[in-house]
Order: sequence, then structure tokens, then C-alpha cells
Amino acid sequence: MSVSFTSTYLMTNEELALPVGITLDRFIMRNQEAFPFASGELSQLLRDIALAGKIINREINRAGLIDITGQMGSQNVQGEVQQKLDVIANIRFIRALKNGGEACAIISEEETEVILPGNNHGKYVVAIDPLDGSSNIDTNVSIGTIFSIYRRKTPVGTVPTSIDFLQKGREQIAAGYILYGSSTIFVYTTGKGVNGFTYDNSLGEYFLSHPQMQVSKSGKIFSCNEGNLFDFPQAIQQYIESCKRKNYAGRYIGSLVADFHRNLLKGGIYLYPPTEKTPSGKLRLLYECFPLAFIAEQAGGKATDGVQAILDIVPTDLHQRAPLYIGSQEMVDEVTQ
Ligand code: AHM
Ligand code: MG
Repeated sequence: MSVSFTSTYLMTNEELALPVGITLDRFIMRNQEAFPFASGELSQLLRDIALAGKIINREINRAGLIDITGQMGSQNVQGEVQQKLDVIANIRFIRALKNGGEACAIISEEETEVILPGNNHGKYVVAIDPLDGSSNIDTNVSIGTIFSIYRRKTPVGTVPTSIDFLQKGREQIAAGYILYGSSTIFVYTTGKGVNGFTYDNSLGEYFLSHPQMQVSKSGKIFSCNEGNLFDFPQAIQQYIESCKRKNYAGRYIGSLVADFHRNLLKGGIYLYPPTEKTPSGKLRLLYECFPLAFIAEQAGGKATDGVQAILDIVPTDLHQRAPLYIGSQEMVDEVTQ
């Protein structure tokens, strides 16, 4: 049998008109042009983060070849062991944000205090988890970066404080993540839908690959660390059992960004309930739960801590934790009922 490789398929005019193929930079610029008084600072900030993502992507790809895997021998503010790549990613992002000059303050999972780049005239503050899914770093499993951007509360020109970060999730003006997986993808929202841009290594550019992402109302995937099952609240245990009775797929990577991204594309729910060891849940509100909750809602999904919408929580601490139930709307409703 002979197989012909010639393709006679030509794109239709509608397909040609699709915005797929547009670069992230151009997309950000076009969005900015839609706001006549936009100063361009937010656009620049997003581009700085995307650039740092490219650098981290390169480091991750070389990780097995040079001595950047393994533990650092230190702990972060949460008392967790820092991996070398955690520390490298933290330095890269902070440097990119400082050099970009748009962020007047930064908080990071890896740093106790607010980081002040010295640009007191900047309007924006950034909360970041530079490399999420640390336990997967050494094993070639997908990891990610998560970020959240706010307009500062303190007056421009003064020294920013933690007040600038202790804002409700609903106050975010942009949020996103970069997933370093089988391909690298930058997904973000500025409150007008969610768009995903896949990184083309050979061109060094992100291209729009997932325009206007929407999560299905319901799904057939549940993602949680079932090793903790008997520590979960009774109602959550029952919910997991009901998922199993319905033969839903249990999928858990252990990297929030990767689990969230898969469920966003396929429909499903991610759960990190409170446990005995972590009574407030494990995930950090400002740079893990808030940004992903913003994206989930923008994509038609939902995120709660079991009591209220994640985005309605008013934080009192920079590194506070919250339980998280996030993903397809009906599944999140069911689990919280
Ligand atoms: P990290 O920021 O130290 O990497 O911790 C967050 C990670 C999430 O990416 C992931 O969903 C969760 O912790 C996994 O926790 P566990 O190993 O308890 O299942
Ligand atoms: Mg993290």
C-alpha cells in the first residue's frame, strides 16, 4: 500500500482570518491600543514576565546537563526545602521585573518580605510563584510559573508596602501562568477572557494557540492528592467517592499549573482541601489561588475555598494559605454544596 504525503488541503478564508499565529507581543500591543489612555506600563510588565519565562524555559531544558537540579540546602519562607531551580527562577523573575522598571513592588513565594525594586513611581505590584511544582523539578515533570498583577493602593511616588498586596483577588488587573510542559505555554487574562500562547523554541516567540479559552461546565476529571484522602473533610471524601462511582478519571501531576491547565482544556476539578497537616490548605492565596481563580472565572469556571469565592477573600498576610476547589463550574458547585 502506498501512502501519499501530498496534501491538497487549503485553509478557508475563515481559518485564514483567525487570529492564531499572532505573537504574544503583538497581541498585548493590540489590546493596549484598544484603550486610548493606556500608558503601556501593564503591557511592558506582561512582556517582562513573558521574557523571564523564556529564560526559565531555557534553564529547565538544560537542567539535566548542568548542575542546577537538586536541593539548595536552604528553606523558603514557608519552611519548604528550596530546589536550585526554585532559587534560579526567583532570581530571574525578580531581575526581569526590576530591569523592566514597571513594577514598584514584588512578592515571591521564595522571599519573606516585599521586594522593592526602587521604582516608587511605578503603578503596579506583582505577586509571583516563580517555579511551582518544586517536587517535580528533578524528574522532568511539568512545572510552572504563576503571577498576579495589582494596581498599587499607596500613592504613586511613595514607598510601596504590604497594603498594596493585601487586596481582594477581584482587584487583580492581570494574572497568568507559564507551563513548562511538553510545550511551553503562556496563559493570561486582563479581565477580558483568557488567551494561551505556545512558545516556539526555534523562533523564540510565543504564538497565540488557544484564543478565548473556555472551560466546559462540567467534566470527568478530578485532581487531588489522594494520599491525603482520609485527612480530607468528610464531605470531600464523599465527593471523591462519588467521582469514582461515576468512573471519572483521577489525574494528579502534583504541579498546580499543569493540573489546572489540563482541567481547563478538558473539563474537571482540582482540589486541595484542608488536612490535619495543613488546616488552611497548602496553596498560597496571593500567588497561587488568586491568579488561577481569576483565570478560571474568566474562562467560565469557578474557584472557591469551600465557603466563598476565592476572589472575594480579603488577605491579611502575604503568604497566607487557602483551601482550593477550582475548575468546571458544576463540579465546583457540587463539591461545595
Ligand atoms: P510548591 O509551590 O512548593 O511547588 O507547592 C505547590 C504545589 C502545587 O503545585 C501542587 O499542586 C501541590 O503543591 C502538590 O502538593 P502535594 O505534594 O501535597 O500533593
Ligand atoms: Mg508554588
